[in-house]
Amino acid sequence: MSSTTSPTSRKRALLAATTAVLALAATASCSSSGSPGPAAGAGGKKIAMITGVKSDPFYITMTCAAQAEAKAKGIGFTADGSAQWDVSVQRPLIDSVGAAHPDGLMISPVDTAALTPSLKQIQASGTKIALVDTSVTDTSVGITRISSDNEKGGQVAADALAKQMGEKGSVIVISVKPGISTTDARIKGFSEEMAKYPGIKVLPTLYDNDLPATAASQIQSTLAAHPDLGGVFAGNTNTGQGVATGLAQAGKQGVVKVAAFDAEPDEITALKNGTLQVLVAQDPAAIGVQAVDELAAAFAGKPVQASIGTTMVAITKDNLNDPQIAKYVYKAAC
Ligand code: T6T
Repeated sequence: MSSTTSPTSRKRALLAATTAVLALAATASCSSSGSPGPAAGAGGKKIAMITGVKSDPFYITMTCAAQAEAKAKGIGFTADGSAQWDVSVQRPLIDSVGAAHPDGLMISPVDTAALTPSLKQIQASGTKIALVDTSVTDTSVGITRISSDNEKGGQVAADALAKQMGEKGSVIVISVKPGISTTDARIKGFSEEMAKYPGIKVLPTLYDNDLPATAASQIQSTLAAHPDLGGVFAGNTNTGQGVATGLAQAGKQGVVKVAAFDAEPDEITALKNGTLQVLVAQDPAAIGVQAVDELAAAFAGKPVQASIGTTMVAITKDNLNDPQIAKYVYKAAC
């Protein structure tokens, strides 16, 4: 990691207070002051952003907030994203952005290793990289890494789901694909926490390549093979959507309990109609804003926080209308 940590004086804790369900406090996060107005040293600077999947409300919410923060600081901003979660789709985007030599690049790499050579080349040419949401194994890439505490989020999903299931029955994890830093951490946290419930049997994890239709058919074939299926952990938005569809098609909504990561509009609808029971919502807007703030600090030669954790909340039907919770619902457009 090519940066120094910032002095504690710049620490700013972002903690979301929730009522009925756990607030997953961030590790103390800090950033340069988010004060509006052209940031010193930022004049004429440009930031490019590449998200994991352009149409994903998680990344749309992040992009909207980053765009607004960049504008407030007088920094040029462009954003793009992959059409789907695939290295071969994201790599050309990285290479074309790299050729433009932006001052800063905010990126959610879709793999922990495959894109590292391209990112190191861009970094070596002088572009400062902020890893947002996902990251890469090579710690020399990026001046800052900003994401939720995904392992903690998986643990909270496990405890919430076990409670919903009466601590008995079979549970399955469905996620995107192996090799994604965030969803891998969620599965790790979930599996380790679920091991504390001897009455619950964890079935082998399935991967849907971020395709809701795949998740829907996977949940139906799992129900056929395991009639005692009592719970599902869905690792992200598209998986949560697909699991909800599959359970509805099987007439099992509300019977099989579901904890899903994220809080995009379709997941909120499924929460309201009782198909999903718990959503572990992240704060993609805070990730986007703090990435811009750290890049602006770097442009100005100020210290940069190497690692920033942002908050998450667990949303249920009972607390969804709490204003402190509702603000975590993702946007489908700015
Ligand atoms: O869950 C988020 C993100 O944190 C993850 O890295 C990939 O999937 C999402 O974008 C939701 O689809």
